[in-house]
Amino acid sequence: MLRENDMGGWTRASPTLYPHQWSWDSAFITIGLAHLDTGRAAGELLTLLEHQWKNGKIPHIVFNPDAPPESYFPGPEHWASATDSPDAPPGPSVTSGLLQPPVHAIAAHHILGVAGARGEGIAGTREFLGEVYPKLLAWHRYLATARDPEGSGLVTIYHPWESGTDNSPRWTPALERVEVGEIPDYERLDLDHIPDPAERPTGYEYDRFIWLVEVIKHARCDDAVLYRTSPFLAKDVLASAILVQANEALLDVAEVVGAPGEDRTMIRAWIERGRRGLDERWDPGLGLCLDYDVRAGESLPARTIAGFAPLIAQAGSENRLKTLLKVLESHAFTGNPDLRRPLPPSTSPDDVGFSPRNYWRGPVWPVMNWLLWWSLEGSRQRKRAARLKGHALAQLSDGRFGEYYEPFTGEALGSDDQSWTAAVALDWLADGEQPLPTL
Ligand code: 9WN
Repeated sequence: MLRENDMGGWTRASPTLYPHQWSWDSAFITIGLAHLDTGRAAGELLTLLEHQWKNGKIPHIVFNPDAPPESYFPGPEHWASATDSPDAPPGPSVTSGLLQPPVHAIAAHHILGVAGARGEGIAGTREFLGEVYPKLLAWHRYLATARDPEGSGLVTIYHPWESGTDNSPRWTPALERVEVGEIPDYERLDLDHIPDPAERPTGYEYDRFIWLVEVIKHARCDDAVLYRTSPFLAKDVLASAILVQANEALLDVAEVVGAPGEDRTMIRAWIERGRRGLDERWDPGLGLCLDYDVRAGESLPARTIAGFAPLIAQAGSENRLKTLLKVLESHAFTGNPDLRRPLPPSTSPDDVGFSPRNYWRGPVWPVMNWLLWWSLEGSRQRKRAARLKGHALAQLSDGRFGEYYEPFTGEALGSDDQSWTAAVALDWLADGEQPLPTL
């Protein structure tokens, strides 16, 4: 499946719904590909990084020039004026102006782990790490500065697409506060590629998504301007938690490539700041971490998978970990007896924003299962991790590699043949097993 989605050095997120290269999809795809070919896995990240912006930002989409016309909206033409920014990479505009959660350093580090375990491709991987280290450092520096001028340790986003969990109830109150201005006429091309529009965001949400793109384009993606003008400005705890772990990975990479001591001191400071920031966002009543609407000065109270941010970042005390595990296994998440499998729904069925077939409002996402599995492993919760992996792999045995799954029936929804779903399956299959055959 990954071979079929291979566009010659990079992988489209899925065959029809997402014919371009998406930022965090590529990082997860790298994690899977590493087991087949460490060189190809490295290439996945390198092609993405060719389009890194001058200020360090990794764009959320790199557009495929060979994608059929009218296949994805908003496409490159729609982004052209935004990418006419002094920070955009030189050359014709081929990227969006947004970002996505920073899984990349984790993926780069993972290649080294796989190469080491297999005793193969180690020299090539070290060379690759030498090449990507400054780029990843610039990316993390951008997140720690332009996206966190307050020094809170938490990443600011200007658009729900930047969170990767687009229509999650995490953002509902903040989106409701957005007043939509004049938007160009647009056609929802996404709805052509899925059987049921109820699986995708609503028109109400899309109008806001498109209006926010207009605002961002108007600001020419200038962070200082957006801090002043964007009607949507939020601290994202999931991206912030991923950044903590990405910085841990970068610290190891810094060691491998012999980076200067000051770099390592700075990365350590980012890690500490990130964990402290998540600590501030802890909601003891819910036993979850909450996002923050900077514009409104309010917590965003939805109970979603992002609330497990401290588990992902390994932030907080042993007691906090215990609370998080209890909440994870409670009726609000995997303990709900009506679930087809005890896998975490993207939004808690007990949350008012829950909707079992609608994208990030309830379905189970294999890639999120992977993130929680990996976090449980990292927190030495081996038995729990193994159980989660077993159920998550069983879910994928239908061979559809769905983008997301209905939590009560187990039906595959959204796009089939979703690359990152196949990639996480590969990583699970390789975990503790014999090496997979090479491509
Ligand atoms: C917008 C590609 C991407 C994922 C996101 C997921 C979805 C895009 C869309 O698909 O977002 O970026 O058009 O819905 O929400 O996490 O990276 O798989």
